[in-house]
Amino acid sequence: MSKKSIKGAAAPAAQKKTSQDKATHQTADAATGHLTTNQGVRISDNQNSLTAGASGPTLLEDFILREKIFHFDHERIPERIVHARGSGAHGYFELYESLSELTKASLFQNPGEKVPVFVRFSTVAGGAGSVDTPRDVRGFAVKFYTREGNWDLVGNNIPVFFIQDAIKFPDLVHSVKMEADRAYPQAGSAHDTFWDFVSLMPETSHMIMWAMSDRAIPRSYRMMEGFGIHTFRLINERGESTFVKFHWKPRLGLQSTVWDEALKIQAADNDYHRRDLYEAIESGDYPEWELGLQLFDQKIADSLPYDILDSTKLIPEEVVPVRIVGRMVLDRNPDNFFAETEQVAYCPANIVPGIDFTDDPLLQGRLFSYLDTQKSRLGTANFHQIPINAPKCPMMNFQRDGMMQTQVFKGRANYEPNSLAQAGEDGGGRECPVTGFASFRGQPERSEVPAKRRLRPELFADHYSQARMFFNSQTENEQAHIASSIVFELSKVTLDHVPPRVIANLRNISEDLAGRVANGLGIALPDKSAAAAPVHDLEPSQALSIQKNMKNTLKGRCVGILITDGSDAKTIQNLKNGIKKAGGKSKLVAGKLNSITLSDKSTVKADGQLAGTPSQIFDAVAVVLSAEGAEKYSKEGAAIQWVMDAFGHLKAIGFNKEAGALIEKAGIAAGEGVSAPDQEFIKNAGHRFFQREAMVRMLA
Ligand code: HDE
Repeated sequence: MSKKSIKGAAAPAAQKKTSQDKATHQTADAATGHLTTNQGVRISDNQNSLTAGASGPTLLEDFILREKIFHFDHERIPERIVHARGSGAHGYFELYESLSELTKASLFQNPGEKVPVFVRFSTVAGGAGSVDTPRDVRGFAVKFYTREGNWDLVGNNIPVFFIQDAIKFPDLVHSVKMEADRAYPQAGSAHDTFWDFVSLMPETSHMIMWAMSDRAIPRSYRMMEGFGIHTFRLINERGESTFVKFHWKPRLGLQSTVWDEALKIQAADNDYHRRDLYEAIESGDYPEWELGLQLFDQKIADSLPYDILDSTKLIPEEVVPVRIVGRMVLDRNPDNFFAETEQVAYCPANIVPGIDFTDDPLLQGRLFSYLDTQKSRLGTANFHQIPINAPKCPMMNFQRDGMMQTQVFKGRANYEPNSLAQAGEDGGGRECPVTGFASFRGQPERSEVPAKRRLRPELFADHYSQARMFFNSQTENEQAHIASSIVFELSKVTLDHVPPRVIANLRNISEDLAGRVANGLGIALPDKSAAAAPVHDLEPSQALSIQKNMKNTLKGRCVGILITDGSDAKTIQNLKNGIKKAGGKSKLVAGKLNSITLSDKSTVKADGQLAGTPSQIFDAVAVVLSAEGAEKYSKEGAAIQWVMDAFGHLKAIGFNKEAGALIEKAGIAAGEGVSAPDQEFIKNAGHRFFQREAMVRMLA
């Protein structure tokens, strides 16, 4: 049998000419579109290996085959040890008002100035190929390419952390990731080792409240807050310092899913958050956050009943208000996921003049870790030269060589001081005591410089007061979600001694919560554990609840409309128009994708086929059927489930009279959020009906 030679592989788009290209011969093949090897040799056949005869063995001589397979074999790089799964986007930060009184950082000087950013959102525990919607913390990392260098604000969607000291981080991460012997569960905290660790580490209490709350199952990256967590410093021209905590507030408001919905989204779409971000940007619906600062001085810091250097504590907005100073808009998807989202290397140590660290022991450990991890992940000390990591301002020093060096330095000077290289030329440069980065020269946060020791400050010992404050700040429904998620997680723990230890700690947070968890698991209430420091009742903070801060809006949301042959064309059109007017999107779902004939004989194509487009991916649903279609759908499991899940996930449901058979079969009760597919439905569609939950779920 003779092999056919298949010609005509797609030609790459002609690339832009650069000055470097002109000096070489590269333009020729780029312009004519010939495939080449990495050495620039034109390839005549990209379909067939070189073999001895038509059906003989492949020849070692085939350098084209070997080069291609060699490169492919090494396409993957080590994934991040944490935050492996993420999605990125480009955009800009725009300042509202000058902050020159507070900081000399260039990006905070000129109102209206736009600074490019690259943002990466992520889950923490799962591997790069894991799903988007497990119960987990989300990373919220922003690289600002400022005129004076890169500033990385590497934060999370929760304002506190599990541990107080970096030395505990490897233990925390080992405990939450897949267990060492069995390599499961992937991307989930509901297992023995995590809760064993938690039960032995009361300092995790506050973060556990957050992680078990709806904050850990966000509806979208676009609908979550971001936090720098640690206290940082802003430094002005006079060298004066102001403490600062960074906040990102989403324009679309906060929104989360309910647990059953998160589980079902996972089944419907592993890439739910990645797709959501990508599609929003592609459609011009640019996600936006406002940057807020909590600013305070040493006097305020000293007056607080907790330590501002303790990352398991937050400062309530009611105590130190959040000042909104600018906005961030994400308006461009990466061109290439690997080159940008995978290779981006964030580092909390990347700061610019005008911003400085504090002695938070968690932050101090991070300052070491990120640079170190990038070397192992990206394989070379020259990862800062990768375009996504390179600053967009001049960069020059005398660091040289190293694996994958891409810069060709000229001249003899590779040391400083030297009298050979001109400043600013030959890759050289000179230090500048005036504009260069200088660490804060004032009093450190604690004025005494004590002897070396392995001790934490006294106030760090209060592990429960803020956990109680968080729990007490939630709505009743949110409290029930926290109790239920702890019951769920502990129900997966097979070590009998662990749940009682967790509940013994919970009793320090809330007797009510501890009782509900014990009851939910069907075990006796254990004795309360001894708290290392007295527990205080702090004022609840409204800002800590999602439900108290949700926006009733259709902006950034999507409504699913279930249709069949014979559905009323006018109702569908009115719905679509109304949803659009309210700032939302709509998608048609039907049993078949094409050629759906509506009541006016027009034909439409659905956006999704029923079996692959379950209602959990929508924010609200409308059911507009013909009577015949409703009869058919009431015998179709996917259609019944479609409506039942929307009801169970507390979403607005709008249905026409003809849809009655299906609605009845799904057991939908009349009540709030259930209406005709009219204006009332559109008004309802922007929010969730939490009071309905008691009808559909046994919460702890
Ligand atoms: Fe990280 N963290 N972290 N972390 N972290 C990493 O760096 C680490 C912590 C955060 O999208 C790693 O590039 C230590 C807090 C985000 O690329 C690693 C400690 C917060 C991302 C690392 C912490 C974060 C990371 C893994 C305790 C919120 C993803 C890969 C002292 C303020 C960034 C990498 C991205 C990634 C270490 C704790 C946020 C290993 C040692 C607290 C958003 O360097």
